[in-house]
Amino acid sequence: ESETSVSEEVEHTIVGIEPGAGATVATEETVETYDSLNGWEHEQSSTAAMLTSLGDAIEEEEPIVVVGWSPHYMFAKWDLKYLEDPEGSYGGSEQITTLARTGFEEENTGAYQILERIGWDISTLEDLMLQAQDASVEEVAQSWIDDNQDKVDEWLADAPEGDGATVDLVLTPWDSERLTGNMAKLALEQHGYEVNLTPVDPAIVFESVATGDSDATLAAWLPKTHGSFYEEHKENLVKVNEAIDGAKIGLAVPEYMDIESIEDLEA
Ligand code: PBE
Repeated sequence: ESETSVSEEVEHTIVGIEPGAGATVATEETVETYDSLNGWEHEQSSTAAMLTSLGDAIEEEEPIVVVGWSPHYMFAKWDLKYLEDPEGSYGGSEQITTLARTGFEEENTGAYQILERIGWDISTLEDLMLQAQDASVEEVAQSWIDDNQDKVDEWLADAPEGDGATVDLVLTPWDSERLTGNMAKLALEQHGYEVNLTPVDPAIVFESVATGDSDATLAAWLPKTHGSFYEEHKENLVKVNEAIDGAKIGLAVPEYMDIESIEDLEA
C-alpha cells in the first residue's frame, strides 16, 4: 500500500468534457453507480481542456482519470487504457449510426441510398483523426476521398443523381463526426447533391433530424452514448446504417497507473 492513494493524488476528480456530451451524461451515471466513486467530482469543461490536462499529466508521469472514447487520436498518441466497468454503466461496443428524418428516403432516394452504403473501419477513422492534428479536417477528408475513389464509386453506384437537390446534415462538433460528415458531403457532392453541414450539441442533432429541420446525421453513437436522445425521438427517426462499428466510451487512465477497474478507485 502506498501512502497516498491514486484517488487522493487525483483529488478524487474525473477530468470530463463538454456538459452536452453523451459521455458526460454517462459519467454522471457512473459516479452515481459505483461506491468507489462516492464523493468524487466530475469536472466538466471541454475536450480541448481535457486533452491538455491529459498531455500535461503524462509529461510528468502523474496520475489522471479522464473521460475517454474511441475512435479518438488520444489512444494512438498516448499509452492509455480504459478502466474496467463491471457495472456496464458506459455500455459496451457501440455503432456510430446514420439516422434520417421520416420521409427523407421517399423524397430523396438517391441520397438515402448513398447514406445506406457509407461507412468506415474504425482503424481508418483513427488514422484520419491523427492526420487531422496537423491538417484541417476538411483537407484530411478531401485527401481520403481522392485516395479512395473506388470506394466512393461503390457508394454512388446506381443511386439516382441529385441534380442540385440539397441535403442538410447535422453533426456533433467532435473530430470523428467532423471527418465523417465532411467525407459524406464530398461523396454526395460528386453525385450532384448540395450538402450543408451544421455542427450542434448531441441533443440538438436528434431534435433537428426528428423534427425535419435537417435531413440526416452520421453522428449518433448508439445504443448507449446517445441512447436517451434516441429514445426521446425514435418515432421520428429512421436508422439508415451503422457507419462505424466498435466505438466506445469510458474512464481512461495512462498505462503506467497501477489500477485496472473503476472499482480500484477509492471514495
Ligand atoms: N463523444 C465523441 C461524443 C460523441 C462523439 C463520445 C465525446 C459524446 O456525445 O459523448
